[in-house]
Amino acid sequence: MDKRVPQLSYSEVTPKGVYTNRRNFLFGLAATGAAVSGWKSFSRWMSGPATGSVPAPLSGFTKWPDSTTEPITPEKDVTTYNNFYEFGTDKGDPSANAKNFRTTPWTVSIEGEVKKPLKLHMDDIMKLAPLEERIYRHRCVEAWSIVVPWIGYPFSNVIKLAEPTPKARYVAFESYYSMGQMPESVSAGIPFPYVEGLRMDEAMNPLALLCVGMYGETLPNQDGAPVRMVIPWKYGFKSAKSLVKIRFVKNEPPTTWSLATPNEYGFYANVNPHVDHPRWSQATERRLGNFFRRPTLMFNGYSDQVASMYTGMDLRKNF
Ligand SMILES: Nc1nc2c(c(=O)[nH]1)N[C@H]1C(S)=C(S)[C@@H](COP(=O)(O)O)O[C@H]1N2
Ligand SMILES: [Mo]
Repeated sequence: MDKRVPQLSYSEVTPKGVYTNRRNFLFGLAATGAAVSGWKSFSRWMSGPATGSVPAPLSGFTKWPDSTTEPITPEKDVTTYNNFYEFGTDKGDPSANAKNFRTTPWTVSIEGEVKKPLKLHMDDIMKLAPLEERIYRHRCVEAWSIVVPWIGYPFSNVIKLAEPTPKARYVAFESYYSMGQMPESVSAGIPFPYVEGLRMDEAMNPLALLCVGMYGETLPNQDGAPVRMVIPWKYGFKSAKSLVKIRFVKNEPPTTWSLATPNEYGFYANVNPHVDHPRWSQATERRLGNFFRRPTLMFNGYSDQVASMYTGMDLRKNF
């Protein structure tokens, strides 16, 4: 076994004290909150004691040499200004509403056009490949951006494990969804579960990261615990959070934002300062924590690694 693979089980990284405290907290909440927000607290209480995780330290990861050297965005900004519509549509909603999201146990199903369909538990995912800390720029379609020390490994490791058949030309991602755990989702105005997809060559690209942590710890719930994608050359909505299903398919899979608003959001969603969103410019962006806007870079600054995948494609049509 590779020595760099951390020898720890995913349940070990969530300290016992955390379970116990959260359990007490939840029982208190169910009792006192019942009168005001009965249904919400009740549904949480009914699904049993919390077994979710709060961020716990990760170790045994190496530092990726090609990381950007731009200043890292303060963790506080990255964990309180989020898009995770399952937990509400305001930027502050996910950090406020995902506190009790249960992420253990967790299973990701790998299926479709593969020789080896698999059910991976979090422990399997943590050990599949050596963990790396990669500092990537991340650009939301709404023109804000962040620089984050993500922890994970190339998604291609999952592809190699599953052995897709020659029919597999795309990968479809599906996020966890439960109305009981995500009551705010009812008024989000988009369909759930959240689905996304990549063409096979994009999914194979070494930059496409299967992400299990950030800032030296496991992922906070609002950032997509326990496992999400991070695709740094594409707008943020391509990077689905809290993954439960990875399906290899023949045809371009449906994706949540292009289902909801097809004229505004396309399948490719490559960061492109020259192609505006119908309702705003994509030429500049606001880095969280900074006052002045900055120019947005083609492919978010990752052209050298990704531009060749799109030669001959009209990026205005395939936006
Ligand atoms: N399941 C799910 N994944 C999601 C979203 C979502 O609403 N649900 N929002 C997307 C959008 S629009 C962005 S910009 C990023 C935000 O990631 P962050 O909150 O960790 O910065 O998550 C993406 N992944
Ligand atoms: Mo986004």
